[in-house]
Amino acid sequence: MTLKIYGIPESTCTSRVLTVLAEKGVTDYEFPPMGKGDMKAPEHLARQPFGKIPAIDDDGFVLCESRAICKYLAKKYANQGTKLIPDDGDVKGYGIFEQACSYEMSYFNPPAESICFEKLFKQFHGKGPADEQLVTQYKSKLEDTLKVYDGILAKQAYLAGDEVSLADLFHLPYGHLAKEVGFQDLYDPYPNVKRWFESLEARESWKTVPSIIALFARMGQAQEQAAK
Ligand SMILES: N[C@@H](CCC(=O)N[C@@H](CS)C(=O)NCC(=O)O)C(=O)O
Repeated sequence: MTLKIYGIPESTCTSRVLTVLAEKGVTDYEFPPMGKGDMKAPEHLARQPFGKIPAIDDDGFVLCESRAICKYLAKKYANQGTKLIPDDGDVKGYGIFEQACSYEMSYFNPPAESICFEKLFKQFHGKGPADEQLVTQYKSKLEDTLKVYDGILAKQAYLAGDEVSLADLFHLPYGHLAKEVGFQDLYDPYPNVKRWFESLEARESWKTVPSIIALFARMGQAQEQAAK
């Protein structure tokens, strides 16, 4: 049975998984179409109890949470494509890797995702305009993180050492979108972060991921047409 990805290719968390599949050279997977309301349907709640995307079904093995899925895929396809995760016996390397993953989850993703919520998702879901005061606060928090990252990345090419890993790739969806929603120069004051992030955005795997901004533009046009 083929690996099934339950998600929307353009969604930030699904794109995290797609990037890893591309890094690993995995192309044999299916994207069962998901319609409005499908995320909260009992069959999807059995895969993702919080009613979110993505989730996978790999020949009956069901898993959710994009970062957990990425780690599973990196181990399952350990012998192909980019390495992305330390070898099983490399205990110290694994600790350093998990430390970098935790930086992303704790100090980068919350402010970056919150900026994207205020500047894009909130408006798209009709929840009003961005609260610019909040945006300023989130941006300042993100900048605190970028300052620390710049110091780390002055000494090594990537967050877990000199080789790219999942910990770096995890930053792509919201790190890229935060730029696109109005902060194109976000990384400019931090030369090591800028070099690092540009190198991630330049990866062929990331170039395969469809744009959420383009999806929203298409959906917006469809909504406008329907309202006419
Ligand atoms: N921590 C989860 C977050 C999942 C998540 O929030 N997914 C979003 C799409 S990026 C979603 O399902 N949004 C729809 C909703 O909240 O109803 C993961 O990484 O998979």
